[in-house]
Amino acid sequence: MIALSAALRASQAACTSSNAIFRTMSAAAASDKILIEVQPFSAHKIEAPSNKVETTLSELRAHYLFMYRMRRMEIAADMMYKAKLIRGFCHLYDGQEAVLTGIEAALTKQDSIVTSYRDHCHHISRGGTIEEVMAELFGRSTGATKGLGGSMHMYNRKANFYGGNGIVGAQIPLGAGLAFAHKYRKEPNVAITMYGDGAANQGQKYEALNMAALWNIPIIFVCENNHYGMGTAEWRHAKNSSFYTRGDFVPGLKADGMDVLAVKQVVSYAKKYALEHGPIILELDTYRYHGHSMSDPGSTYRSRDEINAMRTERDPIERVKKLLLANGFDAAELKKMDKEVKKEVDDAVEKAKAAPIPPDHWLWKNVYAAPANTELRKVDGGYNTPDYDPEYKN
Ligand SMILES: Cc1ncc(C[n+]2csc(CCOP(=O)(O)OP(=O)(O)O)c2C)c(N)n1
Ligand SMILES: [Mg+2]
Repeated sequence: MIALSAALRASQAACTSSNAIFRTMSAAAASDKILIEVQPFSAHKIEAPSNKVETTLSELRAHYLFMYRMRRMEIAADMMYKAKLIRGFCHLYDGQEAVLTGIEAALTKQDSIVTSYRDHCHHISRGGTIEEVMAELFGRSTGATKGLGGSMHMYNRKANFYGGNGIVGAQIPLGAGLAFAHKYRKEPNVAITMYGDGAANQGQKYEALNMAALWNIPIIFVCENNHYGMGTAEWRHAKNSSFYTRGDFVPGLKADGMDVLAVKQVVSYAKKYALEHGPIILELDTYRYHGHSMSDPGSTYRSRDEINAMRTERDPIERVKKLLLANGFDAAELKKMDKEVKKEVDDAVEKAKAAPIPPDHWLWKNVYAAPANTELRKVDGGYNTPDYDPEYKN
């Protein structure tokens, strides 16, 4: 049995007490203001935002619905993978739903977002469908990236979602570039680059951070601390695992990443800061329920007790469900929503399964950004000229 790390024990204790201090008015109408105290934020070189948060039943309902859609989609992906309908890399996001939901609630779709390989949910948070994600996982032509990218390479430029990156930390300098573009074009927007606790140790993060700080570019570095880099616990991979303090001169804030309201509050605050002053780091304390990827059972380097404790004490969806019910939301309506989500996911899986696989000649499309006078050698020794089709491009 592996003991809980000190950091995980601390976050569990803090969360248990924050559940106890929810302050709500009784039986709210959909738009009535509900006042919640979230777990206080930790701050590095910046004043922390207030931990008193206002919400409404209709907002909580939207958060619940979106998180539950993500959860069911990832559960379906798990089942389809085990049924061998999905092959190759596949990293699931269940457990971490409050992070993305809170981020999106604080942003507009004109703000840019870029993330790691754990990206299925970003496709739907940027307006894509569950069917497109499942089709991508099945390698079908109706998929998010036309069945050519797979699990790690969701991408939707029109929605300012820049992937889906398989190289650990690669999305961090890309995010800095996106933020630079916003500033250069004088847009009132930020870029968010999301990376794991493992990626937080990468050299390229510090280069991007340095340039971002020198040029005051509007970027929010979001470290999703799920406490493990593959099978390596944070206390083994990071000398300083207070990731929000690791920008040195760049300010940082830490929030409970299992609480969608805390995430929304800290990201709203960070967006304002980034637009006025430049980069800021957010560490969002979260947990992944599945193993690192489908090839990792997830229980050799952490105990079942630890996973169960996270699920029972900190689950982000259960937290919002409790808040909804405590404020008079109709339990029957909640059940109906759950049923509709399950049906949406089941239908998406069936439609995605029935979609065609991409034709072979797509392999040669859009290898380069513009028509190139070049040939690509095929595995059988012949050559093929790549063809560029702007309509076909995502
Ligand atoms: C440059 C590079 N090194 C190693 C890997 C293999 N690898 C994939 S994910 C990962 C761990 C990353 O952990 P973390 O940043 O905490 O993200 P999480 O998977 O927990 O979301 C490693 C080492 C890789 N893909 N790229
Ligand atoms: Mg991690």
